Amino acid sequence: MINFKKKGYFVEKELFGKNELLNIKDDIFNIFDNTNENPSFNFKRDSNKLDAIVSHTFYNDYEAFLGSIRICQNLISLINLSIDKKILSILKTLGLNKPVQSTPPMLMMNSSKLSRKESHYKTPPHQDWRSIQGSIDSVVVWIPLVDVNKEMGSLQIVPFSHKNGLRRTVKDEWFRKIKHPPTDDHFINVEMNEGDALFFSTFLIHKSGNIYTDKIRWSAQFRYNNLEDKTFIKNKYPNPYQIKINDKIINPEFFESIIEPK
Ligand SMILES: O=C(O)CCC(=O)C(=O)O
Repeated sequence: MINFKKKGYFVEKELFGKNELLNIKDDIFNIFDNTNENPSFNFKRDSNKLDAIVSHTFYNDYEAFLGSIRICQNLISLINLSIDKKILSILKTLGLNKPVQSTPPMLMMNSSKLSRKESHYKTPPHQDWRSIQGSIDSVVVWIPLVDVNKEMGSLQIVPFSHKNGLRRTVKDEWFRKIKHPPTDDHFINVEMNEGDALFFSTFLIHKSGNIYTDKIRWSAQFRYNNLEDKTFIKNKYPNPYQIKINDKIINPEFFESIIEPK
């Protein structure tokens, strides 16, 4: 807690055991595997095999890849992790007695090989408050689902940077980046093992590290606002995230097969 207030972050080692994360990985595996006409990858519970099926889908059916990664965001197993008692209890120690999720939980798969744009796997220096626009004490929880060392592109943060308020940003391909970011020597790599959890202030400056391996960097990322924060209440609980319904028919052929005759 002292570390968090002072430095803007702390890592809770081994918050979740590998077994507690297996159901998420099984779900991801099945989502991708089921898009295969002949599911041949019958080896679950092995990160290499999970990466193999995801890679196979990326190269063979990009639409299925996009659909799979999108639907992974709505997994019940992921949602359950985001409301796990262990996370809520730590948030309470950080002063978030009444946390509320800012965004829906996110499942991130960062891989330079399996991305068509750099902004799909790499974020520039930024502070999350700029996108969240929530409570002043909002917190991000970043949980790797695989061991993430420097080679795997560990998250890079600037300790103490949460103390200097919100920095000016400019629009970029990803979203927005800090206009005058700290130089590289201010950033430290946060190397973590699967199941560790990084808690950080949404004012902490951070960016993605470079990925030097073919392995996918899987992580779960959750964001919480504090319902009791005076600024959040005074600002009338701002929420920049919008759900938009696509009015277009996504699969016309299927649609025609089920629609009532004219
Ligand atoms: O996981 C990462 O590399 C960074 C993600 C991030 O900072 C964000 O989505 O705001």
